[in-house]
Amino acid sequence: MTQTLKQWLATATSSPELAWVVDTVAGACAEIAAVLRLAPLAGQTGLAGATNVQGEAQKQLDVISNDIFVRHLRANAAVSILVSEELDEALHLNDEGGFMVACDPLDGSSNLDVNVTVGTIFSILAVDPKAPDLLQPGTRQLAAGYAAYGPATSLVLSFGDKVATFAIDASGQFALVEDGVSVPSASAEYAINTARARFWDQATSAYVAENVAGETGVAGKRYNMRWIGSMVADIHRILMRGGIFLYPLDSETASKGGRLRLLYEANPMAFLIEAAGGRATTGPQRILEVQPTSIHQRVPVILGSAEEVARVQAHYQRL
Ligand code: P6P
Repeated sequence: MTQTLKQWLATATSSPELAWVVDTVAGACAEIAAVLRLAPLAGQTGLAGATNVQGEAQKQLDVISNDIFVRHLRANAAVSILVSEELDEALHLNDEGGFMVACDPLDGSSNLDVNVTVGTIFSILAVDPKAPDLLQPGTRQLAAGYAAYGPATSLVLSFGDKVATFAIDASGQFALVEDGVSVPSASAEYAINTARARFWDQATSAYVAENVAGETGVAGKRYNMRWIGSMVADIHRILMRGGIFLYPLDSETASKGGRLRLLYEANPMAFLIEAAGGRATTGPQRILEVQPTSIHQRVPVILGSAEEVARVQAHYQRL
């Protein structure tokens, strides 16, 4: 008999309240999945006519997904704070809750109108509701995960010790698929937006050049390149079959600190990748040890198969 998410949660954490928060997040993701399935017919894949704090044009579904998250989390008394990509400031939800959720309600939404896999990314931390510390390093996460809205609706989740995957079944509930995913340490697949090559630093350029040289160079094997433009989709592939994802600091993103956001993109993905045996770095530093300075802080992200990330780190150490 396949375990449901609720059944798995009952033994996966010693905190019933933390399990409740994860189950609430999963419920929000299941509702977002249902909305996405019908969005093209509902005319919801277009722009909302507003921009978020990142200065990015919001899609209608960015706003709808954020509203779904707010509604579900406000109904869970254990959640006191929500930090969202779509909200300028942290949102206070409940007075007594001991948890904060940081989320990107709909990552990769620029892919919605072409029906490419998008996702929700979330991170859960403990806070004192009377004096919530919003700026905790990723090592303090209690749980993290993402939902991938693709051919199947997957939920990938960790409490730090292992990574489990779930999928929505015929009844609309998340059911366990795999309880213990490992990222292969070696890979011959990398993900980077090569249109940005002219902005790259030496470490990134040297690593990619080695991969392009394939069996004729120091890497000694042929590489393949994949870039979906949806972080959840690229990371899910890497979790399932290995690889490396790179959105490094470059001369164009340097002034902002990078492209991807620390609290609700880099940290949760780094938490998952490390729990699955991979590595996650900014280049010079382990992502989970970055001390946040603001809730929408951006960082460089290089993560995935340990051997590949180690090769990139070696180039940074030579800089
Ligand atoms: P680029 C989507 O907007 C996103 O935040 C990630 O999901 C994705 O990996 C990245 O940006 C894509 O960036 O520069 O290729 O458009």
